[in-house]
Amino acid sequence: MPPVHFQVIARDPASAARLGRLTTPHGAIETPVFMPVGTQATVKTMTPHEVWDLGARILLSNTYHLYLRPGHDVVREAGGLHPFMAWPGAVLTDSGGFQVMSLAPLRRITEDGVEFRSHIDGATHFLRPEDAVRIQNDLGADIIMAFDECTPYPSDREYARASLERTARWAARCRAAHGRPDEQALFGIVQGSVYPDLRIESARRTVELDFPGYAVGGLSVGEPKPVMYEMLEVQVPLLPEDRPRYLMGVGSPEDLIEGVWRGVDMFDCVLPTRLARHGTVFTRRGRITVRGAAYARDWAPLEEGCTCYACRHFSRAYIRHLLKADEILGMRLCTIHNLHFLLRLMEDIRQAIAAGRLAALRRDFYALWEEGAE
Ligand code: PRF
Ligand code: ZN
Repeated sequence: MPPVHFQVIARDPASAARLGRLTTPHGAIETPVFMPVGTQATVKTMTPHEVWDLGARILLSNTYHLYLRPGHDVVREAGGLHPFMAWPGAVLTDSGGFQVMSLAPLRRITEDGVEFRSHIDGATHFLRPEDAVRIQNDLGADIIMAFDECTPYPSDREYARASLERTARWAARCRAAHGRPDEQALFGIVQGSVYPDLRIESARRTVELDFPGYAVGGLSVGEPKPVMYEMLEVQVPLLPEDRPRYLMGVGSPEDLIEGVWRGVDMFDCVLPTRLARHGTVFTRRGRITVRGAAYARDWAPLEEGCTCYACRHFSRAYIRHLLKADEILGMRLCTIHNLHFLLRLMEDIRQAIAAGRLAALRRDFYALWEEGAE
């Protein structure tokens, strides 16, 4: 029995959106889904219980960070990520390719893998696709990712082609190295930068390898939004209909709607949790930064009508005070609100697809969103 099973339950009549169910060894997940990020095996400032109560059933964690600290051997000794962090739901780990390129100083890519310096102590490491898979086998997530190169933006066509071809060869090596195929699903990652023909080529090369799920990588890396949407339109239809599709590192409210519209089932992003720690919160009318002086005597909740714990109990003025005073509770309350906001948006999206009215949800969303909060 494959460890992860995906079933499309309903389709939206006006778009490529699907309602689905992703069954994993740690529970079933309704899709489209947003996965909060727990880079260091913790969703920053939150207990797993709180994340669960917000409705999250799957989290993302990072190979790169956990390999460097505390070490995948330590996580394996704990029995894997689930018991280590006391999270009862599902976990997906990213492979490390993206984090090496964005976080590690002095990295060098070769056909065999990536050499880099640790951002923690400067030590030199070499990560090959086989290592990334074995580390993820030890971390024990339900879904693990192939080791790819997130092609930088901008890249010229020649580099983008060489990069996607290497990523495809690495994907085949990852598949061959996967030591726990009955317990963990290994997803492939497509690349291709902003070149439609290369996006098509990457999809073809990756789908040939027959993965149980596919991620779209290399987007939301600085290209204009319309370009990202066009790449999704080119590439997503080439991914098998009966497998989950995951858009990596994307999680602004408008991109979630536009991704779902184009047939994406899974998303992750640090945005809601990172913004929250800087006092920026989502509202239906856009983002506001509650640290601002304008909120010093604002007795309204972060968002009128929001049912999250922060909005049911506290004013903007109080949360602003906490943030200004560097009190941890300020960051916690903003994190609770932002995760609630995105998880609630995804719940609304799923209900809209089930009712065949995603177009109406999208229209209503932009009607408010474009008013702009600040
Ligand atoms: N590859 C991997 N992880 C990622 C990305 C990618 O391209 C992105 C790009 N948005 C985010 N996280 N492995
Ligand atoms: Zn709220």
